[in-house]
Amino acid sequence: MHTLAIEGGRPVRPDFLVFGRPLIGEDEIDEVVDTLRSGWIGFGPKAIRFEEDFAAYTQAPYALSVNSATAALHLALIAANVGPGDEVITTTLTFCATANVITHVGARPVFVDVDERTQNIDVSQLEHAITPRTKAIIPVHMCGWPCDMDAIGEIAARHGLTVIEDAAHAAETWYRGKKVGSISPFTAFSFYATKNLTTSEGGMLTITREAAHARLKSMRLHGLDKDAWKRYSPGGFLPYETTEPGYKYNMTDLQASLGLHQLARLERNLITRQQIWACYDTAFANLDCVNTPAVHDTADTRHARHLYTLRLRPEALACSRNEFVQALGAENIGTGIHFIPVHLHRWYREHVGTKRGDFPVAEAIGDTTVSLPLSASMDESDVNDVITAVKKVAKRYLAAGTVFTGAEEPQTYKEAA
Ligand code: T4K
Repeated sequence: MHTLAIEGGRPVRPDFLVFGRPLIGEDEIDEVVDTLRSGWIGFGPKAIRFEEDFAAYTQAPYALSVNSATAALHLALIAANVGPGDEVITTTLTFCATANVITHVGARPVFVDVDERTQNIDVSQLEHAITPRTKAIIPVHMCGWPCDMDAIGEIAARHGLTVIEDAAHAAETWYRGKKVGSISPFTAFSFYATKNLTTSEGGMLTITREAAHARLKSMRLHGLDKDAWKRYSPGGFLPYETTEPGYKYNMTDLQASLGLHQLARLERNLITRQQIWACYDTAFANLDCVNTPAVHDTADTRHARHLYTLRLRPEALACSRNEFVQALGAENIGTGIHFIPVHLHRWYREHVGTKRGDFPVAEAIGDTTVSLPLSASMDESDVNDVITAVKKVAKRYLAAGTVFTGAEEPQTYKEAA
């Protein structure tokens, strides 16, 4: 067996494979240049067109472009009238932004553990977390797999709660024949650099009710009654005023220039990631020291394939997860960890009073999860390098008495035609 790079051997590849490298096409580049040359680089016609295209794609009545999913979630909580003294239920297995926004409106995040198989909020525990102060639920479609929205919607309706979906990972997700974005009153999407659809930074809030859309349209731009595109359109300057103290959360036409073409290529890129995903599944199926993702598409439910996460089996490995990812890094394979559960972060321990032991399933996932590169920008040799590196590291760190069950030859990955 070859010596690990971290122990002085030669890495699997000479250059570093960045985790989450975006795929930016010539169409995006040309559109950005066109915007730069146009003289209108802030919020304007391209952001409006991107909103229309995204609403059509998600089958949502309204889509509001913003500068991040964090801003989208914050605005949704405001529209749901969540404030000091209120509680909002969410999963602890998420990015900190999901919980941070709850504190931004002065409310208290109430965490719930996750289902081991789906890694989504455990609906069987949801109702126990509801109190008279509960105002909203923020389910997160972890890695791109939809939460049990029928059950969540039913519980929310019975208790008069607003559902705000965190679909930061789930632009392409379908749930039982419905497009994510069209199901709940509010759904937040992220267009961060690593996301399936990127505008470098950016986000979208899909909304089902007209009144909420009208209010938030103003709230995302200082609470003004007219945006600059309207004020300076042909016909002369129109005066404006603040109707409510709002936020500076708008998207720009420069960002939308990326988004328009990223959206047009979203389904094609998904096919590429589905192929990479299938390749990983096959390559790691017989590797006893890891578990592959346990959820699979059905006729009417589709995974967005945002994150491919391996679960390490600690009993079969003589290394920690962190040693495993460091060894992969030395082989020049970038990885991610999604996530360290939010209730274990310092601020939440100190201010919400959470501690290790509170949510054992999420903690076990947080301790053993490794996200492998899964980007439409990857080619065949990138995929094969990831597989080779994972097998090389796994074989070296096998616990005493464990037999290496994975073939050492990488699967051959072929790019989509
Ligand atoms: N809800 C959920 C469930 C989320 O996952 C997120 C964000 C949100 C809400 C909030 O969405 P936004 O408000 O951000 O739209 C990141 C991101 O900051 C965050 O957007 C993302 N989730 C979270 C999962 O990851 P980091 O610190 O872990 O990632 P970072 O910035 O180190 O980059 C990851 C990899 O991407 C690196 O290997 C480098 C690579 N990269 C990064 C950039 C910026 C590139 O290849 N190109 C780039 O331009 O936080």
